[in-house]
Amino acid sequence: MAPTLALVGATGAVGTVMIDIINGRESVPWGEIRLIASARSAGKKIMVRGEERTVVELSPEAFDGVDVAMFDVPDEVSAEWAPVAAARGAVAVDNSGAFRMDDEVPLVVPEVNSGEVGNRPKGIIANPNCTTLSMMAALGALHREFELTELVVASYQAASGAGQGGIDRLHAELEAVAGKGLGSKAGDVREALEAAGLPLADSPFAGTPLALNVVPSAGSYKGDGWYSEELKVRNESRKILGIPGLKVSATCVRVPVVTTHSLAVHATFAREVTVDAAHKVFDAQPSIVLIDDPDNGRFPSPADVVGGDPTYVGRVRQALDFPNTLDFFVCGDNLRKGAALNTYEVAEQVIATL
Ligand code: 11C
Repeated sequence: MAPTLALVGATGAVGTVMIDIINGRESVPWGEIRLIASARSAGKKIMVRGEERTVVELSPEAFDGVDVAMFDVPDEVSAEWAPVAAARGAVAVDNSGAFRMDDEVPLVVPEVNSGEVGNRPKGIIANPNCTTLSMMAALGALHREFELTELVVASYQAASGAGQGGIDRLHAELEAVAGKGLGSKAGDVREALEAAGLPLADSPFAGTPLALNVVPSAGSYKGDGWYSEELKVRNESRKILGIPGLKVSATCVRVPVVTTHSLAVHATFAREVTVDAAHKVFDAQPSIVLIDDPDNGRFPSPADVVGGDPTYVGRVRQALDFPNTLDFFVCGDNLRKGAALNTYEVAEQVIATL
């Protein structure tokens, strides 16, 4: 019998992208696809693969008969309910941060460590943070060939990483500042937003304007100068790549882009690496699209690749002053490969291990 799939958080920002992904597949291996959400959204009707399905309320019974349950919900909801799903016999594939660093929970990117899918003593598999994920297919491929030893990254993170509220805030800010010739005087953007009824205190972006600006803070402040996103990049990269001692330093920055995270990556390897060799590695990885033609000004940028499934790589160059080191630029849709798509790919891989 075809396995049953559940989607918890079916009406949220990532859940909605997940349904698009399921609807866009040529075929799916599932029998029933059950949509689960909070009491507020229960009863909603959503079309899934040509059939209208009614969202059911999150409850222990909602997991009865489910083989794989994908969770696209906040950390605290996953922390409570993924173990409930597992206790009812489902494998939970969780996109929150609740279990990522749990030693008994694999953190899986199919291109890098799909072998971990079957190694899940708690019945839970975690999906990485979208910032880490956006570069993992590229780094995993390079690591297999050249052995990664050091990683320095700067992120350029889209507003949708902060959910629908982040997207709405960016659009409202852009509308409030457009056509006013702002940005040449310190504080003028801030004043314009306050005057337009968009108090910075309400912003999800650290009380700092995002329109006409960049914000060097992402996630929550964790002390000693570090924000949570930066620590996630370090911890999750180490776990996914299986390099516990990998030297990592990240600076995470929010930019006025709606969707698609980008990263400037500076990666050092144990073995000699050339641009040509790296191009060959990227070309051989089906989920990577290489757009690297500086002579003709061709490179990936969020506005050109948003909505795509692959990881887009460009600007590959050999660091001039650092041996065995490449610099390159990566873009990945943070709602697709960065969240829903990776979770879905893992869910499909679970079937072979049931
Ligand atoms: C952001 N990467 O851009 C975050 C969103 O740990 O799953 C995802 C947070 C997480 O704000």
